[in-house]
Amino acid sequence: MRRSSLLFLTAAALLAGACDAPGPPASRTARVPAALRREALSVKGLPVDTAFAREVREAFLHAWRAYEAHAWGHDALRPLSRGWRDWYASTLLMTPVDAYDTMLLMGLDDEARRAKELILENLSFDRDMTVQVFEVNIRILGGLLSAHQMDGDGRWLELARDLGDRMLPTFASPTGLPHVRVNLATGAVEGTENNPAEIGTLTLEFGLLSELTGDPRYHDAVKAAVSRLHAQRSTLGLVGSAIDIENGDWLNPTSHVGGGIDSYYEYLLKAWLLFGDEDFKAMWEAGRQALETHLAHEVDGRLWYARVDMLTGERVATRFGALDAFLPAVLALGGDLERAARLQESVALMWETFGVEPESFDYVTLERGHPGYPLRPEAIESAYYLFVLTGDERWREMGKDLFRRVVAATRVDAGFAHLKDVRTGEKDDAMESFFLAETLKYAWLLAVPTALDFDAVVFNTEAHPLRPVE
Ligand code: DMJ
Repeated sequence: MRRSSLLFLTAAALLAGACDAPGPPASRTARVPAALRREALSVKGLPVDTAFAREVREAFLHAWRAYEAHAWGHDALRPLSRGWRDWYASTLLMTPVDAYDTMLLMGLDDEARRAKELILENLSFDRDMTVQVFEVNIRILGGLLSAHQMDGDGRWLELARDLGDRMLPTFASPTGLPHVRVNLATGAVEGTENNPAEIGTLTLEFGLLSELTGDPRYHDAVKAAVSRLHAQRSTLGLVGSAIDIENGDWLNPTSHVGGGIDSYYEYLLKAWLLFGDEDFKAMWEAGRQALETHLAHEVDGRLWYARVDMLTGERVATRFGALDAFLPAVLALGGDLERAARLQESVALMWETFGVEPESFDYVTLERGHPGYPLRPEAIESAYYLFVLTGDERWREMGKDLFRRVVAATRVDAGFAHLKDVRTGEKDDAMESFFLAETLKYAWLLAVPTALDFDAVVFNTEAHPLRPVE
């Protein structure tokens, strides 16, 4: 373990190291220095769990070697047919870009070097293809920015800037709210029905791109979009599930914290922490308050978050699921450890009830909704946040239990496979890149909390650690 420990320290040192970026863009509003906007909240000196680290590293290598053997150069592995899948006409190298910083944190230098060569030699955005802005932003742009901040290589930033330029046309709408899809070659946009998550989850990546390049256009576009979305909230302070970007009218008034809205809230808080922009702090506070007032739902002493009508607050569903499980992490990061812990206990109940969490279920009747499990990270991510913020081993034990359930249910000869149904264990021929970017990274950080300084970074929603630029 000694060589690995040295590499963790190297990676952590790189992450916390000097930054060669120019100053903040001129368009920046009141800004609080990084050192002041965030107390050092994490518990220092948490012990490494060497045996668990070995398990997680072995799982990562099993997944990565299957990708190398069967899907090299493509977006994702098909673990059952031992093949590959590209999302679009040309590969975006989704899995290696997403997995690169996990490799650095794990000290897998040879694997990281091979992945980096593959990406820098082959990744090009000069492609006539229409991509989903949200996914390409969180996985590719986020991965490139994190890679740049971790290993200091300017070529990552060149790629990031090129991608940012090609995605900027997405904001060309009468409201400034982004379209769902953009063509990387022509800038043609598509998709005028969008949702808060896909609108609000560009802020960290575009904002940081502005700070690292000195070009304010990326930051200005996302800040205008998020401010406009916030202005469209109901009198209860809630946002709905779908909005028309042409005029700002809500197309679906259901408010919740699951997929389609989830990371909108996450990025309000994290944009404040990364950029020190008080406007994001105010939007986060308003959103958090509205969630606690209208969505928080106590059932038999347990805390859940319901689905409600954004206009009336009327409860329309008691559905919760794998994606909602991001919320304990965000509540904890926002300082509400008590609610975070209570909600994480509810998340654990979801896993215990079904063995592995389903995509959704009804927390009153305990009936499952969508039965799949596509290797999602959120529950382990929340266990990690609670562990580093409290130092309580109970959360690490919970995270280990979740990780072992995932491995037992999804491991196949060539990687790990999605579950079609958590009750039958039937598998699907897919291994999402976020399994390497997020699920295994958060498991690793639970095992080796010293791998990075939690207080020095903000994780994007794909678990790419981003560092404030002073
Ligand atoms: C990831 O792409 C991100 O975490 C996103 O915020 C939600 N969906 C997946 C993981 O479940």
